[in-house]
Amino acid sequence: MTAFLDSEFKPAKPTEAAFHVIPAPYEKSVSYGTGTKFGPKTIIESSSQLEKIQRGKDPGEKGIYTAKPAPTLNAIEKAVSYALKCQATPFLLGGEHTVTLPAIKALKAACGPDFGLIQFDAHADLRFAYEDDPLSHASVMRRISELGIPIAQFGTRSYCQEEQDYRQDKKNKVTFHDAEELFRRFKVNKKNKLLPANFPKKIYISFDIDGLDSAIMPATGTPVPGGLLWYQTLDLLAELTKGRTIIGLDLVEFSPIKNFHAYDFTAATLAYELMALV
Ligand SMILES: [Mn+2]
Repeated sequence: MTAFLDSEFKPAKPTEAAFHVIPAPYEKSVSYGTGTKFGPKTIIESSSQLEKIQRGKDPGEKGIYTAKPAPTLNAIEKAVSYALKCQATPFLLGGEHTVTLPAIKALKAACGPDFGLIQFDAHADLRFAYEDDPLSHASVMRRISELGIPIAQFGTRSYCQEEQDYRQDKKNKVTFHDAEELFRRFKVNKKNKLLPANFPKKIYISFDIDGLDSAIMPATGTPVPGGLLWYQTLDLLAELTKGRTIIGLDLVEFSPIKNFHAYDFTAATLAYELMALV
């Protein structure tokens, strides 16, 4: 494995980098298709095909360090802690969605609990447990919510009653905009805000790649139709990050399909677009 975007920029030293890209090839509880453990390597390899972004400041110029792969939840928590110690923005490449939990634990330990999580996902991931596993990818947002972190979900379209009940209970501090609502009805204006007024200014973005429509991104374990398209995604990200500070990022659940480079490159491009928001 090479380093993220080393075709364009010399990899930065960890203490001088603005970003720590952390490969997290963790795959334990995938329910349908497998292969997310190959996601980080494929995204990093595909990043060599990226070109500099010709608008604003190129995130690569700020320095990217690519860490050694962190294959366990413990290793991920350590790698994120180290990134924060270096005053860099951690950017996890999953792996299954469970990898977000150790990242949030490290952030909470380093920065306190005053931040919110913005989740792009087809699924709510709010089950108390999935197949008796409380650390499953389908329970990751429940564990994070239990840590007291407010969550805002975008593009969700597949969830069970237990998850719907949980997120409708105001005390759990989960906001959601399902894909269908975003497509058919939602218009951002003064009255319609994407985030509640009291949502924290500091945010972590967790992007499950199955939030994208399965037509543009079938390379994931549990693809669901009716998801977000490319420019809708970029517009939403731009709107959501306006006036806020990003303290960490992840892109998870990418499961490459052999010889379909379009999906590899879509994932790598999305990774770089996320970095450009910081
Ligand atoms: Mn997910």
